[in-house]
Amino acid sequence: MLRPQETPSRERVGLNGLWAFALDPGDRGRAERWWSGPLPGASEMPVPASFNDVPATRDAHDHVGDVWYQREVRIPAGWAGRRVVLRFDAAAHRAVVWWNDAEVGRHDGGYTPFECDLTGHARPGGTGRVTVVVDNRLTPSSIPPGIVDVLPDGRRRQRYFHDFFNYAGLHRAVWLCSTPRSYVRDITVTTEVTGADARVHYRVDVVDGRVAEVVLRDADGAERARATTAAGTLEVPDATLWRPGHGHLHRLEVRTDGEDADEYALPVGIREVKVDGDRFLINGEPFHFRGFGRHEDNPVRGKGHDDVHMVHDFALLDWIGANSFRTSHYPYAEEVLEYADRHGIVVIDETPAVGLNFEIAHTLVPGDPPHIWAAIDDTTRAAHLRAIQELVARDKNHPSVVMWSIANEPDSARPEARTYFEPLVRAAREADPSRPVCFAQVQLPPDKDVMSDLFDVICLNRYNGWYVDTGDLVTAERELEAELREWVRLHGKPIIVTEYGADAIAGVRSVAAGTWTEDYQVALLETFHRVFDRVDSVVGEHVWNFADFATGYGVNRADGNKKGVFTRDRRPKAAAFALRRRWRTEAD
Ligand code: BDP
Repeated sequence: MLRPQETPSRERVGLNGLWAFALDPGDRGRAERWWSGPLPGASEMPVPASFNDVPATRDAHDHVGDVWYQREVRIPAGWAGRRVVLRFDAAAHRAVVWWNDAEVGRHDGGYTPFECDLTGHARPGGTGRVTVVVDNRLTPSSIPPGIVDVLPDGRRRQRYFHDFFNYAGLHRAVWLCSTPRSYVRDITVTTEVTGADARVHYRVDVVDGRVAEVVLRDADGAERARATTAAGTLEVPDATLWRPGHGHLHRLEVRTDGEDADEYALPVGIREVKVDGDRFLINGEPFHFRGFGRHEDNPVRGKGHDDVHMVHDFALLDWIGANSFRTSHYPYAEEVLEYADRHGIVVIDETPAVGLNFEIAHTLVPGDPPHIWAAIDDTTRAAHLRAIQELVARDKNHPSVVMWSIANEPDSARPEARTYFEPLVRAAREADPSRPVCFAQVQLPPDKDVMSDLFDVICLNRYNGWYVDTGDLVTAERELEAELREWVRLHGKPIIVTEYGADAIAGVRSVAAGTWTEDYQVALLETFHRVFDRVDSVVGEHVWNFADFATGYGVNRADGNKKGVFTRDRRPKAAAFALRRRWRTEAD
């Protein structure tokens, strides 16, 4: 799905700002048709933001169920005769949208965009009432999954099997967009590099019209290739490539024919990604991933996108010498990928399929969660499939994205896991044959894992010295190395350690370097690094986590997860300086 743009034929109006807002703890809104008039008892809520922490009440923080957003929207008078859509960059986790009294769209899945066509409903020059109900419930058939308990006093309590707070609401921008009636619906680009030359394969999908012209321009605007067909290959001799640390972008300009022609300009990074033996190659060069698993998480705004925080986080990634990150554990805002494209930051792009492992959940959620494969059914897999397809549809053209991660720490030990995942891996490859596919594997040795052979890169989340052999880094070092060598022997694929780390409470120091101190966090990371430097097939190190982040309530979470090398407000812990010493030396 193309991102809204302003071009000679397209306009967009941002609908961010304060919206009317109401929690709906008694589920009255749908029954009472709250979309048909002003929201009863509404307060004000900034968009984009998670709603949870803005009102400063426990009721909002812990709310389980529907919340309502509403505002008036004016359709510009000049849009007569044009196609008009409302676009939501994200609504976590599912939404229904009304324009006045008419339902104009619904979407399931909290991290991918959707559009509502207003063309037949909205009168250019007039105003309308946009109402959105957003439901934050996670169920056994949602991605990510969860369970809603109804307590004896009638309240709902949400359980989930992942380790970050279930922030929800309109997390990303909302747009009102217009295009001609005949418009470019989609563009798909893949690139190939042969020596100094490159080929750009493209496909344009036009609704009710024809492609008139496709022009590839270099960053300076110079024309590099041109075509007049809807699909084809553009030869680009002596191409300047997109590469890590150097986000060189071309631009593919597409124009449809006819009087009311549509125009769209897609940024294109020319680069090639390949797995060769135990190497991960970008443009034929072995790439070593240095960076983090991260979260979209900040005080007060929760998962709400914010350019200030985004640019600052990228500045810190640069300061520390990181060249990559994983969008753990869901697709991030498109602004983040665009920034990564422009600056040559490498991304492993992940679906929201986290917590398909109720055994781990057991340690996070008190109670007795059911066995994963008893709760997972065809509707879960259908939601997971949709999550993969929508992720690829949204992010396929980003040069920064070098690999798809289709799940984080699913149960990969039981035969059911293989049966469940086989068709999903196939679907990911069908959706995008140009990128490798992986999943982040939980602490399971290779002889217990039943499905890693289906994937291109072995991605391991490892907590030796923390959850395993807690406090004993000598054993951790020995066991980690032995295990990695076993993966090399049995699979011979590149290995990225996609998570390793320790909780550290900022300011807690100790000469004896006990757990939860900044010093233990440093010592643990250094232990892992010694092992990585001895095992050739390790092509990546992603520390868990970039910054401390909010989680649900839990006896082993002290005001959230403290595995950040930065605090939640982005102050460096000792580990940040240690990583900078390691990564900067290599980078400079
Ligand atoms: C891993 C998960 C990650 C958690 C981390 C931890 O992938 O989401 O936050 O452990 O426990 O299992 O800190």
